[in-house]
Amino acid sequence: MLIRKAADLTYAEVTPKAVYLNRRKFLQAMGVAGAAAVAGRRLIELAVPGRSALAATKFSDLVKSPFSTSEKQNSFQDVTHYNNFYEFGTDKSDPAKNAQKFDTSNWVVSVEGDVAKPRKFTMDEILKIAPLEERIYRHRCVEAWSIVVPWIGFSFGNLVKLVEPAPKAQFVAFQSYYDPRQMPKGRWAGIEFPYVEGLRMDEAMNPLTLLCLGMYGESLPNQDGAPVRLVIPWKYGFKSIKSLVKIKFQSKMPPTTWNLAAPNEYGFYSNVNPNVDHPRWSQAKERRLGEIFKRNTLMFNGYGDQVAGMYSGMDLKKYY
Ligand SMILES: Nc1nc2c(c(=O)[nH]1)N[C@H]1C(S)=C(S)[C@@H](COP(=O)(O)O)O[C@H]1N2
Ligand SMILES: [Mo]
Repeated sequence: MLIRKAADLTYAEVTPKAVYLNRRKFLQAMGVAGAAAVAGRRLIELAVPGRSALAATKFSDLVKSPFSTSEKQNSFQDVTHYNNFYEFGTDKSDPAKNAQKFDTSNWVVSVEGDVAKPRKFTMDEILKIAPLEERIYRHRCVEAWSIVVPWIGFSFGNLVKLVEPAPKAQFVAFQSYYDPRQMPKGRWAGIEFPYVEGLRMDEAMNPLTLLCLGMYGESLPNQDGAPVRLVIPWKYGFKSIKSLVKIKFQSKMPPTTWNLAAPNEYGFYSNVNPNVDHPRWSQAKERRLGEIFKRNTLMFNGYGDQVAGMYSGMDLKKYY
């Protein structure tokens, strides 16, 4: 990848003129106060092809999270070149190649449904909701590989409180961006788009549920779900929906993409559970990317202390 150390470069040096002008407009539009609030996070542009000016942000004032694991992190190279993002193709190497030109500028996330204050959030509004934390989480894919990633974001509950859900809002439905012109490979992925996911309200409010804006100190690369995604570390990776555009609070359990595609294989809850096999393979073990020997998969991916209480009394074989 074409990166000189960001600190060695001036902004104008690495940014095409048109983007540079847009960015100045963006900062002007936010006003001095707005610009300063975001700039508590020093904005540094990186020379990464295919990333918009806004997306290429380096975050500098990150709060350390007590939820972080001290396990060895996977490399940025691993985490950005072994992806599931079916809108950009089904091979693990496809998203890194095919999401380069994904345009995430002018991104808006609509929050709606059973809430007192429905509204749309721009990315600069989302950035100001809460202090940004670095959270080093284990991430366990249903395909029995795992990674350890220093994500950046804040607990999703911070956003939920702003829109004031009604008591009848028992679930949250999430929807990804989908544009067949920008994501032509999606046509051959074998699942329906837009990608949709859901959480029960208590799961959404659990402090571990991360509204994620970046990783490895920077804003999210396109292939990892730019500009904003969820990361739900005690559930299989497919629950961690990428490139979010819609969040809807509702009384009914929402449909989810993989449950629609194969209901006998993927349930709504999809909590990491080494004792409940996938119909076509065991979930007892996993391979950490970069390692040779498999390791045992942990119940709730090792986050049982924080989440097991939400499922007490539930038959986790039935509610897989
Ligand atoms: N919109 C969307 N979100 C998605 C997916 C996808 O195909 N489309 N794949 C999921 C799966 S199966 C996994 S394992 C994680 C992978 O995240 P990563 O590529 O950042 O590691 O994203 C999840 N979110
Ligand atoms: Mo996955």
